[in-house]
Amino acid sequence: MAMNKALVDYSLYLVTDRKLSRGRTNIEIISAAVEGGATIVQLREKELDTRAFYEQGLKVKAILDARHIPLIINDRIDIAMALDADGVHIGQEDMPLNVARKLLGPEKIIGVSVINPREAQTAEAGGADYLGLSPIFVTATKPELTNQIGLEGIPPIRRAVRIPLVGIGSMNETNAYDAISAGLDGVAVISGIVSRENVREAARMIKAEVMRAKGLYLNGVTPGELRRDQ
Ligand code: TZP
Ligand code: MG
Repeated sequence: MAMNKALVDYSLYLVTDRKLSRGRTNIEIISAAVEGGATIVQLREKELDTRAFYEQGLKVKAILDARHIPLIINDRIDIAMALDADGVHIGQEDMPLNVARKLLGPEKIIGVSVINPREAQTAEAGGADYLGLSPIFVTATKPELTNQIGLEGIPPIRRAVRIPLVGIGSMNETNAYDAISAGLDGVAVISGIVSRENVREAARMIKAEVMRAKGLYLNGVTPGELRRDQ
């Protein structure tokens, strides 16, 4: 059954990286992270052959479908279509959003990486379902990104668009609370989960911080009030 895009929970968005996973397979990492509370998973393979990416994707999709967790494919629209994955994540140098939408159709999730309010508004107007604020902080995982958004860069983007926002780049249990309080709907994490000895526990701790911040929202405290009160 097709997933309802409006109900997708972006709270803890796991992004895979086999090279950073200390010898564990993506299947092992994903299973443990989902047990720990990951709510959505992106399969990111920069070097795999198409066949191997596809075959791995089939296995990952079986695990995630059974748990009703959406599967997003990084960049590769062909792989997402072949797998009937839930969506794709594209950057500013990947397939144009309007072309990706034409290929995938209206039901699939398309996430777009943005760094400022202008890119965010363009992506929202172009039909993106969520935005990846990239990077919130510089990170050894993608060292070529040297220009960080920072916590202070989140509220201007939050005010510019309505669609869900996730932040990526050095996100972990020490900064998830502040990032959510600044206006994110979720945090996207690679090394903060996949490189940890206890993957399940790392996911659980980050998720707890996300939920703690969202609990304050639910109690009627706005992010602005939170920051002033602290
Ligand atoms: N895009 C922006 S930062 C990043 C990507 C793929 C890497 C995030 O990795 P980590 O280990 O969670 O900092
Ligand atoms: Mg990309």
